[in-house]
Amino acid sequence: MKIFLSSEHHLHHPPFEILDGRSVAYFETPQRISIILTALATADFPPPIAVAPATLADLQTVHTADYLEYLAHAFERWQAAGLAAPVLPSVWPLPGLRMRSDCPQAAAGRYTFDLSAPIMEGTFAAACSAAGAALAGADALLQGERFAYALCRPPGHHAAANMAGGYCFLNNAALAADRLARSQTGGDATWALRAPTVAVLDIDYHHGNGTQSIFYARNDVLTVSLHADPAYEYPYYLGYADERGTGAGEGYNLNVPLPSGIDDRQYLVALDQALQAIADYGPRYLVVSAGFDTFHADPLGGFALTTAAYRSIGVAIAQLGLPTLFVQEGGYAIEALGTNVATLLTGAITYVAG
Ligand code: SP5
Ligand code: ZN
Repeated sequence: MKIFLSSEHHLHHPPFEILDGRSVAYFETPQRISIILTALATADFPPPIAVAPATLADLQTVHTADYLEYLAHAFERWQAAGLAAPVLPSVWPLPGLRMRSDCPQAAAGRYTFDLSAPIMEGTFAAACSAAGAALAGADALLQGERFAYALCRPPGHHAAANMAGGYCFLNNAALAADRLARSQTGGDATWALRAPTVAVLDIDYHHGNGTQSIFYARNDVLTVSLHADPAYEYPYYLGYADERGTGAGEGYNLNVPLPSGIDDRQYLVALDQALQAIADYGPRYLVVSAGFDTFHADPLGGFALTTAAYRSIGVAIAQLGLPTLFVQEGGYAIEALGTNVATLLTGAITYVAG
């Protein structure tokens, strides 16, 4: 299994976020990566490969040019206006309001949907580094690897084409899935030749709202997400079972919202339903948005999974028999995060080996 590392991730280390109306220490820390690297080395995985950051041309396949321009310059404009770091909005252009202001505060509200995506000086460089790792993982599958793991930080599945939020700035998994899909159409950006190509399976505790929205009208990428029911959990406004895709994409989005407190057995039953939908679709490649905030001790999660569940999840995913890229998303129970990641990846490769 090839492992690709976002080597510039440490440039992003916001001091705080606003969670449920309170300022708290940022949960999505650089330490998450060191813990995972240590656990992978202990489990005898090969050393990670440091990759080049994604270029603007890479990012424009999924993100809008104006959003990328914002991300690249938000920090310097905020500072030039005399505002204190980090960049964080306090107003939003809700329906009916005007969008004429060029103030950095107005831009922050246009391009950020919550208070968990603060921008520092190095945030864009870190995000490009994470995107580069995911794209390198996609390239590895195109070159014939059965499995790759992109150790991405910051994570990506909440980031939409033109919005940051939920610790995410660039949608790493979507960039990888899009590259894999394009490889089958000769790079045709109009998707004239739509055929089942890629499935994205999102097993983070939170709904992958960004990934869903990016592929919502496409049928060459099936998006499937297992997550805490948005009726009681973040991101609240997306992730319900009746969201099935639109236009040509109708029928190519599946949400499996889950109740609070579910255990290993209940989770694995729901996972089987998701895997069956992917098998029915018949993709050539699989991208897994691998979040570990489903763990029982996660400070942001509400499920009851044990470490043993991640081995079963890895095995079940490998049983699809698809070239598979695992992309790191959430997971905030620091003590167990490394072990949980190594356990899932070991489950996948052990199934194939044995
Ligand atoms: C990538 C990722 O996992 N992002 C998650 C961002 C979640 N941010 C807001 C969570 C609000 C949680 N409310 C506390 C629930 C404690 N059980
Ligand atoms: Zn999450």
